[in-house]
Amino acid sequence: MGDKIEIKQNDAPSGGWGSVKEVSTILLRENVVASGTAVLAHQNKPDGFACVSCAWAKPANPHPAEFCESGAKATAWEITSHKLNTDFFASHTLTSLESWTDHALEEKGRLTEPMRWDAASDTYVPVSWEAAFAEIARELGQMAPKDVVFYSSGRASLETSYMYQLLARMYGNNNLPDSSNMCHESTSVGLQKTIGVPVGTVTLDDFEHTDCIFFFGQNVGVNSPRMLHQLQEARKRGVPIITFNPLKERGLVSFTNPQSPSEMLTGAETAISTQYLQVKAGGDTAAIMGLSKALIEADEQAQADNLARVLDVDFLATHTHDFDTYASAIKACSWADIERESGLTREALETAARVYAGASAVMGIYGMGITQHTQGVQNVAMVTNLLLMRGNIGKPGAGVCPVRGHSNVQGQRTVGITEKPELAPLDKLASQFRFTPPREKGMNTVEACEGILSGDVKAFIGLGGNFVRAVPETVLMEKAWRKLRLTVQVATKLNRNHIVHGEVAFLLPCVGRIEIDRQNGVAQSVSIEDSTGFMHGSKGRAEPASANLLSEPAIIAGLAKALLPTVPAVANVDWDGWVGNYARIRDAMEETFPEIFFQYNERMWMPGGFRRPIAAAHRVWNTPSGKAMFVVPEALDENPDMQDEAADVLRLFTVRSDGQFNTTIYSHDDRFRGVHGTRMVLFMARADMDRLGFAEGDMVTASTPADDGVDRSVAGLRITEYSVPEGCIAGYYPECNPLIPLWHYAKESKVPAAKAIDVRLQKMAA
Ligand SMILES: Nc1nc2c(c(=O)[nH]1)N[C@H]1C(S)=C(S)[C@@H](COP(=O)(O)OP(=O)(O)OC[C@H]3O[C@@H](n4cnc5c(=O)[nH]c(N)nc54)[C@H](O)[C@@H]3O)O[C@H]1N2
Ligand SMILES: Nc1nc2c(c(=O)[nH]1)N[C@H]1C(S)=C(S)[C@@H](COP(=O)(O)OP(=O)(O)OC[C@H]3O[C@@H](n4cnc5c(=O)[nH]c(N)nc54)[C@H](O)[C@@H]3O)O[C@H]1N2
Ligand SMILES: [Mo]
Repeated sequence: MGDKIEIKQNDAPSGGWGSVKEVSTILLRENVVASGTAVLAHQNKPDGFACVSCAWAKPANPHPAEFCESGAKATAWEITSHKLNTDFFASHTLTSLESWTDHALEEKGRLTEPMRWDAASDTYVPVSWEAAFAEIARELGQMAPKDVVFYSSGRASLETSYMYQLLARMYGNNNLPDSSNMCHESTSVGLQKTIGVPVGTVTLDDFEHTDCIFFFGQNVGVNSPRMLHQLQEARKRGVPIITFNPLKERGLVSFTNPQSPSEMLTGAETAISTQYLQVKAGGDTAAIMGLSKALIEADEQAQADNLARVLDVDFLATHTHDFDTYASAIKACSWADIERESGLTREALETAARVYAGASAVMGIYGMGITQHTQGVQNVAMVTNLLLMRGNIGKPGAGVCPVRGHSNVQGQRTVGITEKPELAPLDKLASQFRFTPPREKGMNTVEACEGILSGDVKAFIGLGGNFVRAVPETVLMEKAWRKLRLTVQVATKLNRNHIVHGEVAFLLPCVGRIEIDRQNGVAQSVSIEDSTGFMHGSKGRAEPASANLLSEPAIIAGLAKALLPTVPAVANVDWDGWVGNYARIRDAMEETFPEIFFQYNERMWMPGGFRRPIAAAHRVWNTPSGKAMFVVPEALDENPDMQDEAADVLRLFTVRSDGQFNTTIYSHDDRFRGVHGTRMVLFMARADMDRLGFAEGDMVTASTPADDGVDRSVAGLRITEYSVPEGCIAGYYPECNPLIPLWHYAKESKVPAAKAIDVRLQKMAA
């Protein structure tokens, strides 16, 4: 990279003029200033399209510009005028593209025609859609269904996702891993266990009624910036926001609303967090133990003093199970252990607990800092434990709010993308489509990786995403990937997973959600579910990148029809009718899930969307006990599977910058953290630098101290001083993924533990 590297402290608020500048820069770079500005006016509007960036809720009364800097970047990236044509592929072997960065690959622009890898020339060559479908189907027809994986990334619409799970099940497996398996699966497992629903209970309305927010491990300014509007409004009402995050993230410190002319002119900033607790990575369970302990102690004191109880004893008795066991475990846990594991003082935790106790409606918001740990499911349960102590679930202004990542990742689960057969309506699918759905458990992401490493998996179909780049164990995974017999990638832009491919490899370009998807000359719409369980319709606004693209539903239908010789059941679906009119896909969805999607074709256009039923939001607990469950933490220690206690072992957590959407790297800059021109950085505390003998700018190799015979290392990382708890360092995803062992994942949910990786650093020769 020829980028100039510059690292300096940034104290500017999130939002503000920096944000406006970023938006104009990317529109210019993608050469879509006029068209982009016109398209952005429809982003997240009731009659527009649902942003392809994050999953944050879309209000019924949107701001004139209901998008943020991150969303504008994602839009510009998709409707870019840059295109990848046949010439590009003819003049670049895939081997030569292996040295390209993630940024360089995607930056080239949109894919424009279907392609097949040609072994003789080592290039992608054009292929007709019919020939592609026929050959893929022929390959699949020769395989055992259990050896094929149907991955999806969380962007695909509800309609597409519904068709995709049906295709996989008709073909004969439940091998439907999705990006959620690397993300909020700890939520789906954890919340189901504690409150009986796999999703959060909070709505946008609750932000107007809350009087306290606890915010764990989510970087709102970068990853869901539209939520800053709700946080800012809450702060203006005086609502305290208590943040737990090892890094001082700009968006959680202060915000200037780029859509408020007066704030922009006066430079007014709203301070977001009222108390900022720089918890150790993996220290949240301990921190919440501390909060719980302070609450229990305060409650005992209140009883002794004959004052009002601190705990909501009525709620605990009526609505919860096993609080006493939880309380005993908390009492047995010492403040010394809590302070050591959380990295926070008793005093700071007691202060936060007092604010919690003084509020009548508290929300718990969280992200990857909670879920991507070996104890990710336990961490999620700790958040609900905390909320339940004062009845903070199922009343206005209170509740649990996991902030989902991809724009429809929550919705994919809702319409049957899951490897767990018990979560899919298999009996209903069987009668609706007259086939016998497979009942064996399918593979999640980690299990798919295991199958690819062992050679059991023979084919991988990717509906979007960049699997091989997003998963752990990058080096072994890429090597094993090349042994796959068949790889098929449905995509909009070129990425690493197209360069690293199987023996027979297809690259199938699709229409994006911002684009007009015409079938039989009629523009179609799709729909998505946001992070708060609301469904929204979405209509594309831009002309497709190429006339030779197919929509995702059309690609799935094409593949399904080609499978007819080996999968007779596909004849039971009117694929052409569905693709010709997406309202008919929604009719089928409605038949499968009537309680969620009744009258769907009309209701999907309600301003602000409509909400799926979420029992816990009404204090109905669909758990085995019929009550909300307290979970007793089994350990305070985050890394039971990586037990190297040596003094030079540091705990690495991987994060995103505002210059990326997952593996899509818009630029090598991280405006908020003041890093420019490089992503090969490790953020380290001054004390650790002194202790271990590192100076600012030192180049190091990081390696994982695991004795399983696998060499995991990343060279060329630059040490930079940063405010981060001692013993913890931060680095970027996906650059640091080669350091994560595949076996280092969350218990129960198998989410890779990307937020606590033991590493050792070695200075590189100058
Ligand atoms: N612009 C943009 N938007 C995105 C994405 C993107 O890449 N770019 N990705 C999308 C996707 S798929 C997802 S899942 C979401 C991800 O959004 P987030 O959940 O915000 O995920 P991360 O950026 O990985 O980092 C989470 C935050 O957790 C903190 N953290 C790390 N370890 C710990 C810990 O142990 N405890 C606590 N309390 N905090 C910790 C980090 O410092 C960081 O601030 O964003 C979505 N939106
Ligand atoms: N170390 C570490 N690893 C992580 C994480 C972490 O925090 N740390 N986070 C994890 C998380 S939360 C997630 S969600 C995963 C993300 O994993 P994925 O979802 O697999 O990856 P993305 O980078 O979002 O996928 C980007 C690609 O999607 C394709 N694409 C974009 N739009 C469309 C579309 O409309 N249709 C189709 N078919 N394709 C499209 C483009 O070709 C683009 O290159 O990574 C996980 N990996
Ligand atoms: Mo995610």
